[in-house]
Amino acid sequence: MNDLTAPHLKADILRHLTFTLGKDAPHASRYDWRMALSFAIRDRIVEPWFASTRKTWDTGHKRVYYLSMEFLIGRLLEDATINLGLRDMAEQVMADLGQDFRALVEDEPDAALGNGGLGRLAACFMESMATLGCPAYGYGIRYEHGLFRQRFEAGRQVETPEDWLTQRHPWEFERPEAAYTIGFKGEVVTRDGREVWLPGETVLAEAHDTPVIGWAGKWANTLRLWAAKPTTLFDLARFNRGDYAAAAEPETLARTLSRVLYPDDTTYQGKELRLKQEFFLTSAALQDILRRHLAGGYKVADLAQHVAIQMNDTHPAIAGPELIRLLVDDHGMEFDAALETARACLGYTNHTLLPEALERWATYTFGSVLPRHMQIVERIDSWHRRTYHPPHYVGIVKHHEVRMGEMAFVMAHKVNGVSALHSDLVQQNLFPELNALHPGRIINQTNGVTPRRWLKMCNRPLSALITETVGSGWEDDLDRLKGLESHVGDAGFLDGFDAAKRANKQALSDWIAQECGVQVSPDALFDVQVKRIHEYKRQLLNILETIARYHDIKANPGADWVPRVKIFGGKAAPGYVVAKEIIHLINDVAAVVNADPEVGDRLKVVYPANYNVSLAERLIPASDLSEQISTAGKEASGTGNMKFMMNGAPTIGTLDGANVEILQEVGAENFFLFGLTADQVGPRRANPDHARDAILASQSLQDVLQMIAEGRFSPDEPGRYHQLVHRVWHHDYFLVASDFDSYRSAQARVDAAYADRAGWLKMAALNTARSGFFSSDRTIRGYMKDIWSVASAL
Ligand code: GPQ
Repeated sequence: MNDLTAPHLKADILRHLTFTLGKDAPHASRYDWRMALSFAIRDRIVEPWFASTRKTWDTGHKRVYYLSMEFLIGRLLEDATINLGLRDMAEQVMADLGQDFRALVEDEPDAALGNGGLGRLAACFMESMATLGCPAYGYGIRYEHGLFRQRFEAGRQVETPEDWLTQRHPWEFERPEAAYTIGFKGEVVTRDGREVWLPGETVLAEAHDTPVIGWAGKWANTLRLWAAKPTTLFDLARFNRGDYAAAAEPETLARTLSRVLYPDDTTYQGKELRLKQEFFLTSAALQDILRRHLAGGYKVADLAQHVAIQMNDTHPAIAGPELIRLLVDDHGMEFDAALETARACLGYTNHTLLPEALERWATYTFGSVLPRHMQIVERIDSWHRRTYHPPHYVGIVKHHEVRMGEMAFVMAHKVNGVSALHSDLVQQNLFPELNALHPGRIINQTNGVTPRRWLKMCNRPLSALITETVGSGWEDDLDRLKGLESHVGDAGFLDGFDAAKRANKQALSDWIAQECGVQVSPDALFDVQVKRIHEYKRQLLNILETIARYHDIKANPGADWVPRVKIFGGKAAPGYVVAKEIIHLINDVAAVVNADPEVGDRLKVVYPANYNVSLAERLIPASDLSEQISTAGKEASGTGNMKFMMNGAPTIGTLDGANVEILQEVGAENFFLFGLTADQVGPRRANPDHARDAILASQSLQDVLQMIAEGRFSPDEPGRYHQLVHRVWHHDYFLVASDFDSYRSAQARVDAAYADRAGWLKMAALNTARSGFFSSDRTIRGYMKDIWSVASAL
């Protein structure tokens, strides 16, 4: 059994300090202490991890395999101590050793192996699967460089590489024995009537395992990340001839595969390297799955009884053809049987309706990188035509492109969207023909977030209040937060709620003063929009409203203003020019507003650089207002919206993604709704003068656009935002102008509501109380039942 007493923990930390780090206490650095603590904590995960693995083998339990190009796991130390129930003990023991636990926690690099929502969802799912005792592996890529680090230079985004792996990563175990050969290119030949693929290039995929411990330490699963290694060793002959660059070629080729995460979650360029990365992940995962299945003594034909494979968006959609290839070429199955087996195993989650984000590959690229798969794709397509007679324009291969969305759909037994609205739109707009051919295949699984990280860990004051009020046990039964509802009329409880929020806001104010050099008052309303910068998410709408507020404060500084702090956070894809202009504008506005003595505490604008999981953990608990203002029909779900709700921040938002369900749960009186609905967006856009009409109807918007166009926020370069302003007038695809007035009046309702202290606290508390539905435990239960047909092994 794990020994969970403080003296043992302390002894283990000191043992690791001495024997793993090779330091004694007087000479140990913060890094050394963090490592020693991490190893001591990791030791306590290993036993439940082994026990879980053993139990899965012994019972022949079905396993879930979650294939994702992104896992945005963030820091792991505090999370591990929380789930083991050792957090406070660890803090105490470190204090005894003269170390500040918080400082050690913050010394850990934030592992950003993802861009945003999709990658963070995968990380929350891993934690929930472990909590629920669902035997599972996450498969991903061990990128040397995760998402870039963001800095601002004169208000502009500058990207620098993130090298989270330069330090030792204490949570993983290298598995050099678990390695698979991955082929690319080459040719397909026929031998004895069978197709044989002779790859022209090969690399090795080597496993690195990170255990993922669930709540209360009852179960642990594995996150298995693949690193690329050369199959041919360093070419010594060439080196000896003095041809140093050529000698290292095999190594260079391999390393590029797992070197960088594509920092773009929006537009999609058909990059060959990206296709190779996707195949690298998928092939390694499927080979590993088949090996484990056969090692269990089962037949390949029985794969679907033991294996469920989930494709996280289309990125691993090559899993369909690759699984068929492995079953047919390596295991001698007939094509049709292989196809049925693969389909029975595979599920596909769609995360976006944005057409530019649905992957397509030129058949030329696809066929040259994966020649055998090109044949298999053609065969899947003709099987599908023969069997279901789709209209001529519906197919996987069309106009010299392989369409990965259609491929994932055809090869999956279940396709799911990520919120109720999104799943409806996937049925009606994204795959209407396929949906008609395969009724019932598209289902909904509304996203969720893990309350362990996103409430228990990141918001200690509120968590303590919750436990005091409803008892413990809410952590893995989040509907128990409903128990708070009966207390929202009780002044003592509301004071406690207020104090918790206040403590978080004070801590954030201190941090902002230190990191951003801006003084903000914790009495102000903290209004927060954090997420990737994208036109559809409409940070522009928010900054325009900020300017309108500034304009009005200047016009009437003596009015009874409700002080606001507008907080922005997020990165733009490096090649996304408009998104970068929006970042620049926000920073320019911040500089002018924050320096204006007439404005003072009435309005401040802060934009801390390098938004990531750790910064989210700091910002969300300190937020009063959650900005979820995407153009209706564009945000598949959102998951930040759920984190804010849990932490007692009401939403100002459109009827988009999971906002719809948040509104339903919390009640319209506790949500600041505005804007066009998904149904209204199309007709509105059909009016070619929609933006012009909206601008001419709004004096406030005219003033705002005028101020920007005049260079009020860019006096050194008055023309800086001419293009951006021109876009609002003439190319306002995301309907910023059309929703502006509606957004402003919702913001005015927010001001009025915030001014009523007791009313506001009640609303905030009800947001927490009614957030139980948004636990990722609920989501994973849905996947287990409706897609994976797998039971808990606990
Ligand atoms: N999402 Cl397709 C991403 O973060 N990256 C992607 O490449 C795609 C989707 C998001 C989506 O925009 C959010 O609305 C969702 O909440 C999130 O996926 C998780 O489903």
